[in-house]
Amino acid sequence: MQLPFPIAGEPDEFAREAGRKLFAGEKEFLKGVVAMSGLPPDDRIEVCFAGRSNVGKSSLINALTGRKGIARASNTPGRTQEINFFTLADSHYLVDLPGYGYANAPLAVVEKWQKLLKQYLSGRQSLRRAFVLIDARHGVKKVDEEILTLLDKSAVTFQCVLTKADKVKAEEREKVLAQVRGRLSAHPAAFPEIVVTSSEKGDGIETLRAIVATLV
Ligand SMILES: Nc1nc2c(ncn2[C@@H]2O[C@H](COP(=O)(O)OP(=O)(O)O)[C@@H](O)[C@H]2O)c(=O)[nH]1
Ligand SMILES: [Mg+2]
Repeated sequence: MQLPFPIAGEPDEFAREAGRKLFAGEKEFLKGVVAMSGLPPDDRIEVCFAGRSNVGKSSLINALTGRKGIARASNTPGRTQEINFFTLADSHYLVDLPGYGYANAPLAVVEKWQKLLKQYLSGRQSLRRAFVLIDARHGVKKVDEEILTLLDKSAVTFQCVLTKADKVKAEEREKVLAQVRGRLSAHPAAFPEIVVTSSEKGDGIETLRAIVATLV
């Protein structure tokens, strides 16, 4: 019996090559945006990386682009406070979103981020897929559910990406996968495949590149 939300398998040769070529192209940090009015024109394929603070969004963008430091990764949660746009070839935007669920920032600041995050996720026409990052040690948390529900309401297809897979043993990972599958099945906008990654070890990076490169 086919499990719901299977783990995305190895890409076929065509998709692997498309991913390799796309991510070998020019890539630059374009700008950090703090208001919807600052968004670049929605004239190309756009994917974003959402998730709780410290889940590994910036590290994943660094691993995908093979450019350590293009997205400032840090072990200081709440570091990324803007919507950061990266150009990839002339055809794609990679978007690093401010994290949510970070308790230590002043309430007014958190509310400002959350408002911008929700406006972006529900109002960006060129957004082809939202990758929602979930820590492979923790599974889906309440704060993630809020974003998943927002993506359902905005009819933005989202795909679950497990991060830091190098930090969990196989049996723990299966437990977390079961929890994640249970939660995703309640969300109509959930893409029916999960990607398991480690930015540290490179697991799943080629698969994710192929997924981005084959989005139309
Ligand atoms: N072991 C391990 N650590 C990771 C991985 N991805 C990110 N980290 C660490 O987790 C912390 C937060 O990463 P960051 O990319 O800044 O998270 P963000 O807040 O979601 O952008 C940093 O210390 C990273 O080095 C991974 O795949 N494996
Ligand atoms: Mg970050």
